Amino acid sequence: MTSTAVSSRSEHRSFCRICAALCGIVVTVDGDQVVQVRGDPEHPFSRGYTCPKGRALGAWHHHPDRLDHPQVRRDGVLTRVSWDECLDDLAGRVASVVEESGPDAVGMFLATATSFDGPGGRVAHGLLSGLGSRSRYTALTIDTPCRPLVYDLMAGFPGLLPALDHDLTTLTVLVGTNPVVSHGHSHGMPDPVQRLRALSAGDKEVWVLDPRRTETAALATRHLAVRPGGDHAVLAHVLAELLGPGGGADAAYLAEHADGVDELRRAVAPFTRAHAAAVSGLSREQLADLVAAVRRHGRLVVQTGTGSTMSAEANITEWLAVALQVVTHSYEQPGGAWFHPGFLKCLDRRTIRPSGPEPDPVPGPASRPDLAGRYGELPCAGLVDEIEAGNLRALFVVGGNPATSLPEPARLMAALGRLDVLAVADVVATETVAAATHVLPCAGQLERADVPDYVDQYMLVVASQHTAAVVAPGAERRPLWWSMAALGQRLGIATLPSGIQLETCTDDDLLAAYSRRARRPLEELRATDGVLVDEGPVRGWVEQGVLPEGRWRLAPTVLVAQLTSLTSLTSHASLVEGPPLPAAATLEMIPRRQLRTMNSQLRDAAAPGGRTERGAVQLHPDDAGRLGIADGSAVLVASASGETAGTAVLDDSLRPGVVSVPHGWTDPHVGALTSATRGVDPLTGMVLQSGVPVTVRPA
Ligand SMILES: Nc1nc2c(c(=O)[nH]1)N[C@H]1C(S)=C(S)[C@@H](COP(=O)(O)OP(=O)(O)OC[C@H]3O[C@@H](n4cnc5c(=O)[nH]c(N)nc54)[C@H](O)[C@@H]3O)O[C@H]1N2
Ligand SMILES: Nc1nc2c(c(=O)[nH]1)N[C@H]1C(S)=C(S)[C@@H](COP(=O)(O)OP(=O)(O)OC[C@H]3O[C@@H](n4cnc5c(=O)[nH]c(N)nc54)[C@H](O)[C@@H]3O)O[C@H]1N2
Ligand code: SF4
Ligand SMILES: [Mo]
Repeated sequence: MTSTAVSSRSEHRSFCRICAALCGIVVTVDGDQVVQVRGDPEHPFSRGYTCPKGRALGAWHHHPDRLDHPQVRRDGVLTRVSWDECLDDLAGRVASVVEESGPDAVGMFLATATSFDGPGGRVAHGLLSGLGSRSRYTALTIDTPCRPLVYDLMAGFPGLLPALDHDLTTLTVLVGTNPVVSHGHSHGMPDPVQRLRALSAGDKEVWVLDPRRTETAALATRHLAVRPGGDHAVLAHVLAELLGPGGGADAAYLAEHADGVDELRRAVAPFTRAHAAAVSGLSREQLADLVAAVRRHGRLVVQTGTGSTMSAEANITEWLAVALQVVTHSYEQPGGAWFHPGFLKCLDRRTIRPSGPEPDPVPGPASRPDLAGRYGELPCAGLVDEIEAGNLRALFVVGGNPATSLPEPARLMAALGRLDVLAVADVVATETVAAATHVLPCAGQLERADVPDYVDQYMLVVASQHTAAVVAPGAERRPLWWSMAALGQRLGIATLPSGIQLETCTDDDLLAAYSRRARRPLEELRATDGVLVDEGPVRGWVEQGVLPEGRWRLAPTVLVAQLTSLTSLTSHASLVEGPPLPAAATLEMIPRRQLRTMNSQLRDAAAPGGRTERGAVQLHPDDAGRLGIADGSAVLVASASGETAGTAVLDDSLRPGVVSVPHGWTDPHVGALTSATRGVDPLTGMVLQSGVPVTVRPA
């Protein structure tokens, strides 16, 4: 990282850690004031691009509600205390809970910001493991648990992350993802408009399946305005065609590298053109065109996003998307997706022992026998029951805001209020911080050194970058790793790598330790001014080193069974139990991201001269007209689980019958419409957040 002094000002190269695009930024600092954040034109991936969130980093850093001091709740009031007082008190209470109720009574919710804080995330996870608690909750189970499940079942390893090959891919199919706004789901897409233009230039094509004509759809070759929850039918139909007499599947490859071809063919057989059209809401011509495009290109990349991963059909859609890429022999081939091994993780150089064909989940939370635990964590859907049942008595919230991100907010907030300990590590005061017993003020992203760690596999190629802290931590803020390690020390739990002492440890000491098995040592990364590219797409390691005997499992039994139970239903809405909603008035609610916020973050922080955003209830004008709702008017949205108030915005980019409500807000609070029990996926515990039947009426 370079620093150039211009009078009292200095410029620092860094990278933005709000979202997975990890754009290169140049931060102008005057004394301790962050005066400007702009895109770094020399960054090879973002090429000078930033979005309004990145440019608002200065406003975020100087936010009036920044947490400056540790606090402890005394006589009902959050009170400023010293770090020693806070950590001593917290350690004492956590130790008592463990002694009285066992380690599982202490839980942790590790969410979005932890993914962008390498050392903080690792030490926090280490503290929970050191306590011996299995009460680990992360944002994975309210986002995309279908992906690890499906790769575990089909490839024997849950940790695979497919990446687009931006140079060689000629057919990209995006299902329920809007990278122009989100900048990618489980992969980063910096500078998305230019990248999508390149992906659809000349003979290349981008197809978008989305009930909304999104910013991404507007740039695509074709937009298919699929009905919410209809994606699996589209993919099943394409597979049925490719595996049928018309062909298109790579039979020689399948014979050598796949099991379950016949079972897959049988499972997708019901999805004739007529049936797929009825379920997906697309025309037969649109389906025929997609089949023809897949045959024309031979290979393709399918990327799914939250529109499909939060739906009742999530596992099926993910499975069929993977199957389509296997059947066309797309994976690890030029033009198809490659699997990102990570610069730090180096998965391609590790020995991976594949799991068996039906990997057993571990039991879920004690109060929710219907839920399973997987991949070292419990589903967020069980969190509120665990607190209500008294099983969970102390909760750490690390880089998350469950008050806005989890279902059933009224019930959740009441439960959080009953905890013996609610320790919240954050950078600003949030709705969750307001309910805390202990507040741990964290150094924000400009106040700490870092390299991409959890998001290591989200980079465009196998690459990494180091940033030093741009400014020193203000007030009494400390890096997350420090507070977690200091607490561990009080509880007798070692959380730092061996040989590192808390008293002298720096961010870079930890980064160096965590980089020991990386593709290049931290020293080399630090010496690089910007991004260090190690290699481009790495192909072949999954087929050779991960797949059990080099073979994909195309038809996992549990997924075939789930598809069978779906196809026997006329509408996926009937999957949701509870009192039926009046049919004529029922709309289907879908999620969406907004450009100026990251979940609940930056709701009230804007770049200089920029603006902030609000959460609105988007409706199609035809539906609004029928329901007597005017643009900008107050509405009430209700589901079988609850009701929330919001402001209607009429938007003809939506498919009629669909209402789009973003999360991260308290007005509307979309969590009031979702449920911790109704419609929860039986395999993953995923909360149904896409395709939720709702009614909307004037307030
Ligand atoms: N600006 C911004 N960027 C973000 C975030 C943010 O809050 N703001 N959040 C970050 C996080 S945590 C995540 S997980 C990622 C998510 O990244 P994405 O998954 O790309 O999220 P969205 O941009 O909401 O795109 C989801 C799309 O799915 C569509 N959709 C809804 N239901 C269905 C359906 O049933 N079928 C289909 N085919 N489409 C459907 C919606 O209309 C929407 O356009 O974004 C990350 N990036
Ligand atoms: N109905 C519905 N619900 C949803 C979704 C949806 O689409 N619909 N989306 C889901 C998804 S995909 C996700 S990922 C979750 C998001 O759920 P959360 O992760 O709980 O949500 P965020 O608002 O991103 O919370 C991040 C918190 O980290 C804090 N923070 C920022 N920087 C730092 C830092 O450097 N250190 C620390 N310690 N904290 C920091 C922020 O102030 C904020 O309070 O919500 C989920 N909930
Ligand atoms: S897209 Fe925006 S929020 Fe994401 S890394 Fe780039 S500047 Fe930051
Ligand atoms: Mo997410």
